[in-house]
Amino acid sequence: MDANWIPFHPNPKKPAFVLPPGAVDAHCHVFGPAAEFPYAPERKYTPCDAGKDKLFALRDYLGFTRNVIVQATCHGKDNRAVVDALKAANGLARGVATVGPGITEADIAEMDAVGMRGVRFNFVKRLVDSTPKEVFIGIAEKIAKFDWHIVVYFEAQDLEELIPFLKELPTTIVVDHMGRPDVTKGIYHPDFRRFISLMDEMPNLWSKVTCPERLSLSGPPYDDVIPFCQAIVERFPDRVLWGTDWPHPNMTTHAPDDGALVDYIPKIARTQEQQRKLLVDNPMRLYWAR
Ligand code: 0GY
Repeated sequence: MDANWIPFHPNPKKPAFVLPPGAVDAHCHVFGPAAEFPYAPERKYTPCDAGKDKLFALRDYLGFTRNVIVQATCHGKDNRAVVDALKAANGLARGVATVGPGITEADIAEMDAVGMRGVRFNFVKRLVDSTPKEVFIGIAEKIAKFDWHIVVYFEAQDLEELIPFLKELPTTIVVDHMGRPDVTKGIYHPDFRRFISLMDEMPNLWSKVTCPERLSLSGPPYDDVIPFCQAIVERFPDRVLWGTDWPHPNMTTHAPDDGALVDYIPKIARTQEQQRKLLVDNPMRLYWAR
């Protein structure tokens, strides 16, 4: 792993918040293990190994029932580690892949059969080399036939330029980590209002209300991020997802305690109904409809 890599928390607390039955951790990753699933040559970071067995143990420890495993950029377009985890999960995991323009319908069908349900388009420059928008549109047209959706990862300052592209996409679109707002600017800043307006305008746009540990400047317990998550959960209760982001790639200050992250949920989804939608109904509708 990279010399400055911060491995995931070794012994997270048992959460005080009791998750509703059937809760889904809808944003997490697997890394390797490299001996079995080597990291991609084009990767921008080399993480610690964090394989499926550790992920499933954490799922059970925290009280989740299911996982949505998102292909991490350190594995490039080689989705074998995620596919292997999906097969081992016996229906309790779904996946989001990263694919290139050469992907065929047969490839998509094969991944669909093991539980892949989407692709991720990444615009974060420190994580990936850029992909032309036409390439993404071509992929979108192919996966739409399988009723897959698209996860997009970008930073707040890039949203304005991306809006026409997002409007062209034919599927449900899930934005990672609320589009990474600058939380020092507050929820009334034009950047965050732009994101809220876009969700108002586009009924196919969803948001993960995830990663306070990435967005926070104040650090644990991440109180500076609460208003952002709350605003989205309250306005769009049927289009939000939540996940741990385990094993937390590229943290620069600390490894978040996954149990403490679960205890964050009732601060951002304050009614039982909001919690059930966020943790069960929404991810089940998007990932387990079939
Ligand atoms: C995340 C965060 C990051 C990395 C990746 O695929 C990845 O490598 O997602 C990040 O560094 O912001 O969304 O889990």
